[in-house]
Amino acid sequence: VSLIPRLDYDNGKTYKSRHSFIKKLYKKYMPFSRARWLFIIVIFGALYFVFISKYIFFEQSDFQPPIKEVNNEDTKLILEDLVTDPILDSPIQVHNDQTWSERQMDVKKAFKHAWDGYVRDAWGYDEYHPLSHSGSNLSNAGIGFTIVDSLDTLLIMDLKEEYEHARDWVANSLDFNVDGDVNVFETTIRVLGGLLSAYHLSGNDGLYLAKAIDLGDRLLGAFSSPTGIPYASVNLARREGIRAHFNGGASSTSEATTLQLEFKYLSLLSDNYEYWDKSQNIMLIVDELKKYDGLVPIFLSPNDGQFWGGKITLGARGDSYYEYLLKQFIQTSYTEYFYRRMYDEAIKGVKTHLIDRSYPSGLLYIGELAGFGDDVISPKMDHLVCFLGGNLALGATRGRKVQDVQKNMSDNDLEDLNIGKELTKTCVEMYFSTTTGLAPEIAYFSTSDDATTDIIIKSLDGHNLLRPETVESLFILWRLTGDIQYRHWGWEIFQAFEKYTKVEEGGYTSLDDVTVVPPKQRDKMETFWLAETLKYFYLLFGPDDLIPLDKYVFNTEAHPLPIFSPTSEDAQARIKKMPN
Ligand code: DMJ
Repeated sequence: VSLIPRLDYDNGKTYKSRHSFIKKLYKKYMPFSRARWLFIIVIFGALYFVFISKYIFFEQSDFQPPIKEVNNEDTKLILEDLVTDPILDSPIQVHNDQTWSERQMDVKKAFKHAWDGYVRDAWGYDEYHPLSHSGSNLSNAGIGFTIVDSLDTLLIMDLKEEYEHARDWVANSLDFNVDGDVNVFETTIRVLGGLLSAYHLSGNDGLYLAKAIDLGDRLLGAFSSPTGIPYASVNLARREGIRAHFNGGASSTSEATTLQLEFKYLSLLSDNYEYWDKSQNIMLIVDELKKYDGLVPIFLSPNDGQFWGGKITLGARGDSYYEYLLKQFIQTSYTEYFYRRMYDEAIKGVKTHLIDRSYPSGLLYIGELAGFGDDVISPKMDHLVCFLGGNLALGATRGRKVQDVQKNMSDNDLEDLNIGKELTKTCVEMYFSTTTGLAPEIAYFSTSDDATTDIIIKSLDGHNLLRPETVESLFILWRLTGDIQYRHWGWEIFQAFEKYTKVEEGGYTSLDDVTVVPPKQRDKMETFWLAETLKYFYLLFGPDDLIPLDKYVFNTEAHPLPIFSPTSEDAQARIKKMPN
C-alpha cells in the first residue's frame, strides 16, 4: 500500500465538480504520479538551496560595508570593516605585455606632441598656452619651468634629441640671477627637484648639480624670517624672502613643509648641510605645535611660528605636508622614525576625523574640517587629495609588493592599504562619473540617504587642469599590488585626456568644465602635465624595474630621487640627533 496519495485520487466532490475540466487536462498532459512530482520538487528545492547558499555564504565577501553616520564612533566602524577586506590577490603580470608596451608608446607620443608644441610656440617660457601659440612666465623672473620640470621625463622616456635640446638650454640660457620674485615651494619642487632628478638619472651630469647649488643658495634667502620658517616667495637676485600678501603674511603649511626632500638630497650631493638644517628646522617647529590628532591647519606664520586659521584639509595648501612626512622617512632608508611617528599620528587623525562614505554607493572619501577641533565633516574633496591613495599604500608596504610583505603587515598597515585602494577607486569614479570621463577639480559627496548620485560637481568646480594625483596613485597601487585593474583604469583615463585635452596643432590644455561635451578648452598646459601626469602614465604601462619604488622616492612633482643610506658622517649625526 502506497503511503503517498496518487495525484488522480479524488476524495472530494467539490474538487471534482469545480475542477473536473482541469483534472482532465492534468490527466491528459501531466502523466506524472504524485510521487514523481514530489521527487521533482525535492530535487529542484535542493538545487535552489545550493544556489541560494552559494550566494549567501560565498558572495558575501564582496559585501560593501554599509554607509554610516558621521561621528567618531562610526568612523571606527568604517575602519573595522576595512581591516577585514581581503587584500587584492590577483596574480602579478596577468596581461599581455605587448599591449601595455604599445600603450606606453602612446603615452610617449602624447608627451612628444605636448613637447613639440611648446618648443615651437613657447621655448624658454615657464608655461605654454597651446591655443594662442604663446608662452608666459610665472613671475617676472622666467626660469624655464617647463624645460627643467621635463628633464627627467625626457630621460625616462628616452627622448634623446629632445633631451639634448633641453640640456643645451639649461647650459646656455638658464640664469637664476634674475630680479624676480618666485614662489619658494613651486621653484623648489619643480626646478630644484627637476635639476636634482636630472643629475641622478643622467649619471651625475655636473651641469645640473652646479645649477641646483646656485638655485638652492638663492632659495635659502626665504628662510630669513624670525623663526626660520620660509616666507612664501623669494627674490632670486637679491636672495630676499617676501611675505605672502594675505592671511597675515602666513605661508601655506604644505608649501613650507614640502622642501625637505630636495634640500636634504642637495646637502648630500654638495656636502653643504645648511640646506638640510634649515629645512629640517621647519619640521622641528611644526612637531612642537598643537595639532588636532596630527592634523594641521593650512597656514603657518613665518613670524611667530604658529598656525594661522583653523581649516584642515588634505587638499589645497595641506596635501603635501602629509605626503612629505612619509617620504622623509623613506628618503633616508626608513631611519628617521621622527617622521614616521608624525605620519602615523596624522593618518590616525585622518581616519578619526576626515573619512566618510557617500550615498547611495558608499564611496570612501576624505572630507575637510572648517575649523580646528570641529567634528562636522564637509563632504568636499579636491582632486589634489587623490595622491593619498598611493601614499597610504607606500607607507603600508614600504614600496615592496604586497605579496612579498603581506605576512609582516600589521593591522594598521592593512587598514592603510585598504583605505588607499578604496580612496583611489573613489578618485577613479570622479573621472568615470562625468560625461567627458575626466575628473573635476573639486567634488562634493552626497550625505543624505535619499541621494541618487554619489558625486556632485558645483558649477565653479568642474575645471580640469591636467592634474596627476589619481594617475600617481594608480601607478603606485599597480606596482605594489599587481592588480591589473589599476592599469585598465589608467588606460581609460588616458584616452579621455587624449580625446578632450589634446590640441591638434600641438600641446594639451586645461578644460573649463568636464561635465559638458565637448568641454570648452582653456588656454594653458600646466608644467606638471609633462613632469607628472604623463610620466606616471608612462610608468604605469611600463615594466616594474623602471624607477622601482624600493629604490626611489618621488618628490611631490614626480621627480624621482634615490633613497639613500645616510653614510656620510654629517648626515648620520643629524639623523641621530632627531627626537623620536
Ligand atoms: C603639483 O605641482 C604637485 O603635485 C603639488 O604637490 C600639487 N599640485 C601640482 C599638481 O596637481
